[in-house]
Amino acid sequence: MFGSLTEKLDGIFKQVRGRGKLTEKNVKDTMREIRQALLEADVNYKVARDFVKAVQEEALGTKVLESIEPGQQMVKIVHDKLVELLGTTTVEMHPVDKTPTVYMVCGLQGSGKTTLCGKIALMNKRKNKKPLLVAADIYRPAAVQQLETLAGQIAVDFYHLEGKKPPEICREAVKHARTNFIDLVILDTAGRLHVDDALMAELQDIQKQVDVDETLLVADAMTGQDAVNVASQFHEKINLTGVALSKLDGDARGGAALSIRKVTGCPIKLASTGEKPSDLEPFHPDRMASRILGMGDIVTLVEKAQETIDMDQAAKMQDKLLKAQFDFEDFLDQMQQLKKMGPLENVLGMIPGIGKQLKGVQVDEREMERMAAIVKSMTVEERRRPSIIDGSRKKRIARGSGNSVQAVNQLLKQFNAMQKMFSQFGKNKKKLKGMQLPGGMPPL
Ligand SMILES: Nc1nc2c(ncn2[C@@H]2O[C@H](COP(=O)(O)OP(=O)(O)O)[C@@H](O)[C@H]2O)c(=O)[nH]1
Ligand SMILES: [Mg+2]
Repeated sequence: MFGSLTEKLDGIFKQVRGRGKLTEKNVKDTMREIRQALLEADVNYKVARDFVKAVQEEALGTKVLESIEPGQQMVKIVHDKLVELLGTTTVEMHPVDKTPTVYMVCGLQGSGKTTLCGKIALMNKRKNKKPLLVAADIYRPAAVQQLETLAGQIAVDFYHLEGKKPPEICREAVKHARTNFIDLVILDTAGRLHVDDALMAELQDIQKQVDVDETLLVADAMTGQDAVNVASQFHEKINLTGVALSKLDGDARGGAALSIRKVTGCPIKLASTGEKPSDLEPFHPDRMASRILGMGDIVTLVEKAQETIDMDQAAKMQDKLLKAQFDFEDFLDQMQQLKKMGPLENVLGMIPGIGKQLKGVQVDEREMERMAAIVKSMTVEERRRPSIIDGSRKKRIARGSGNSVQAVNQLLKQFNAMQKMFSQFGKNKKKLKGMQLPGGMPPL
C-alpha cells in the first residue's frame, strides 16, 4: 500500500536534504512536487491543495534549526500535517457496553462488508464479548450463506429470518439478542453496484426499526476517489459514525485513505488489511502517516509480535540475527512464529530500513513451505552447521523433502545471503541505537 507515493516522497525529501538550507524558493518547489505526488496517488485535488498550503506555511514560518537537516525538518512537518489529515487521534468504535450494542455495516457491493462483519465479530469475541452476525443482505442469493459459513468458521452466533425484509430481520435479531445474552449485534446489510435510493431507503428504515449505535461504512481503498464520493453520499443519507477502509493490503494508491476523513468529516476507525478474519486493525492516524512516509511502523509490528511471540525468545532472536549467528533451527522456529503474524511482506515492511531493501521481493508463502520441508529433512547437526552439507548430504536432503538438489542449493545460497544481510544490520546497530521499542521488547 502507498508504495509509489512513499517512493516519490522519499525522492523529494532526498533532494531537500541535499540542500544546505530551506529558502522560500526551494520550499515552494518542493511543495509543487509533493502536490503532484499526492494527485498521482489519487488524492482529492482540494485536499492536496490545502495540504500543501498548510505545509508550506508552516515550513516558511518555522525557524530552521541548525542542529537538524532541512530535509528532516520538512519530513517532520509533512508527517504532522499528514497525521492531521488522517484525523489526528485514533477514534474508537462505539463501546460494546449494552445488551446489545448494535453496529450496522454498509457499503457498496463487493466493498468488503461481509468480510468486515466477520472481522469485527472475531475482534470482539477475543475480548470476551458475545457477538451475533445478522444476515440482512437478502438480494444476493449466496450472501446469507456466505455470512453463515463465516460465522461457523470463527464460531460465533448467526441470525437470519427466511423470507423477511431486512428491517424486520434486524429488529427481530435485536430482540433475539436481548434474550440470548448477546453483547454485540452486527448487521450485514445489502450493497448495490452504485449508490441508489432504494438502498438508502432500506438503510434508513433499518435505522428506524433498530437503535443503531454505530453506522459504519466500508470504503474500498482500491477504488480511490470513487470511495470518497460514495462515502459522502452515504454520510448525507444515513449519518455515518465511522468509516472502515478495506483492502489496504492491495496496491491502492492511497488517495481514498488520505481524502476520506477531510472530505466527509467522518472518522476512519478501522483498517482492513486482508481476507482473513484476523486482518483488522484500529486505524491510527499517526502510524498511518509514518507508513506513508516510509518511516516504518514499528509500533504496530511490536504489538503484533507481542500478541504472538514469546518475548524472551524474540529478544534472543534479535540478538542472534544481528550477530548473524542464527542457524537453520532458528530459521524453522522463526517461520512458525512469523506465520502467526500474517503475510511476511507485511511484517518485514514494517521494520524501518528493511522495507526499502526488500522492495520488489515477493515472499511466496508456498515457497516458504517448501523451504521448511527442506530444513525439516536436515539432521540437527546440519541445521546447526550448514557448512557441513556436502554433495551427498544435499542429495539425501533433496530426496527426503521431495525436492531437487538445485532447490537445496538455492536455499543454502539464500540462507547465506540472509546471514550477510543481517550481519550488515548488526553493523548498523549503532545508527539504530536508542530506538526504544515499547512493551518490554529490548531496545536496539
Ligand atoms: N485483499 C483483501 N480482500 C478483501 C478485503 N476485504 C474483503 N476482501 C475481499 O473482497 C471480496 C468482497 O468481499 P465481501 O465481504 O463479500 O464484500 P461485500 O459484498 O461488501 O459483502 C471478497 O473476495 C473478500 O475476500 C481486504 O481487506 N483485503
Ligand atoms: Mg456481503
